[in-house]
Amino acid sequence: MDTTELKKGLKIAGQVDRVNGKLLSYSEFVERYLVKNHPVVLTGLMDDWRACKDWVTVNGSPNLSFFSIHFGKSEVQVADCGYREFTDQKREEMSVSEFINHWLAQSAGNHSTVVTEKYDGKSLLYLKDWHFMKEYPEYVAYATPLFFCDDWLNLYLDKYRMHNEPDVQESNGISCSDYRFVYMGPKGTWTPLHADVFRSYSWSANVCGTKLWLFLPPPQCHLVFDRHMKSSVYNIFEEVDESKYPGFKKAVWMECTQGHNEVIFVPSGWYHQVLNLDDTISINHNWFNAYNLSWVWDLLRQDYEDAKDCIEDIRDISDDFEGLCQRNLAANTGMNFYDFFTFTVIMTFANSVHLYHLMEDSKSLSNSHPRINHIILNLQSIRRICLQMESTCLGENHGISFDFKRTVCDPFFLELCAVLDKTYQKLHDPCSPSCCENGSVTLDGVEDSVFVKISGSLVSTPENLVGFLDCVLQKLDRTPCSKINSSCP
Ligand SMILES: O=C(O)CCC(=O)C(=O)O
Repeated sequence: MDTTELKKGLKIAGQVDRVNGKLLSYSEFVERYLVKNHPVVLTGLMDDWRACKDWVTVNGSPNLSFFSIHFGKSEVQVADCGYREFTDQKREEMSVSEFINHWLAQSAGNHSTVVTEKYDGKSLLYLKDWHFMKEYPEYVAYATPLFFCDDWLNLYLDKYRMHNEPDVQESNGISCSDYRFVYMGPKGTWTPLHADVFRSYSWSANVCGTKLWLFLPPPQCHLVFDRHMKSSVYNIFEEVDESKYPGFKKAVWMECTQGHNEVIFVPSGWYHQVLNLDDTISINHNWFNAYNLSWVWDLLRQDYEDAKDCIEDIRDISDDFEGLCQRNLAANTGMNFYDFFTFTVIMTFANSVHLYHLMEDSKSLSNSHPRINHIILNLQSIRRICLQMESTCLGENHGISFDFKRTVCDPFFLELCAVLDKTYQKLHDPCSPSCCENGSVTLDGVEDSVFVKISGSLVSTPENLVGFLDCVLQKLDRTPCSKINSSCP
């Protein structure tokens, strides 16, 4: 597909770096891309993926019949790329078989058979956000590349829910079971301009096909918004109304043409638009960790202000105005302040348990071991955000409290700890035996360990959590102002 005409009028300043992932260490990736929040295309990471064999025909196109035969009954979300609904494309639910029939009918351009009955000759359908991994855990389609394994979002969602009110949960499709997806669509399908959910990072791997990506760095993102910073441009390849979006022409974009077997890292807060230049299948995760957690919190703060402004006129007649704001925040953004606080408490406890194990093992690990440094960096990042949380409604008594001693007896929490242990071992110590080799963690003594004794084990507010964190960090003689802080996000 020739894209010259589409890109006419856009200022494109450069191409995204392309690096052989086999020659890049985890610490290099962190330093060059995670910390700098910079995109990169990584090659050489998909060699052994089952998806790359089963899902692709010998001529490199999507093996659609494989999907119909093996996964045809799955119900999925399909976007109509020709039909805008609010800020996104209109979506409908259908089975994978129906979607594939539509695709085949469309590419045949043929309206005569039964399978084409639903095809209206105009719409270009794009299967998005298919929770394939969750639905088919036994069919191991791929392995998450090492660079993207420190994924607190999916680790947490494998054991807990982000938001617990079922009506909010189901109504918008945002708060979901995980953020691991498959996308597939014919040439010409596309995703409108957006920054990712929660301002998470994402990675996207092309199992087959080619995608064109246009990226706008965060300092320029205001340029795609209207004067009130409320709505953003929907499609950068169309004529953009300059009276509505006065900054748009000044935006300077980065471009990337991502081929098959290439993985792109999408940093936090970068607006991007994506176009499939061929029939394409991709695997895509959203994720966050210590390096971009502040992006998530900043978005929540901003969305909270918007949610509050929207209902300001009913403040005086509302019994629980704050509760309503938090409810609307969860409905619009996928989590609210309480959800985020719960998440940070659990991740603090899990990181502390991991640290406890490493310290138990301290005869073989020095205090500056990369795994210990990693945990300290995590805890310091959480601590900085906690300090900001104190000035919100979370600082008041809201009736939620977390008991460390009880949490460490919860089997879901222990499973989360086991995965965290394994992940950090894989990242920093691939050759040493894991402290949870058999998939479980032993916590003998942890509930009575020194940081719990000093800090007390009940956490109800961000202030309590800071106390807990200080206690853990001081145990290591790593006060929050220590040197490592400067490398934190
Ligand atoms: O592949 C697409 O169409 C969109 C993917 C995307 O926007 C993302 O991974 O953040």
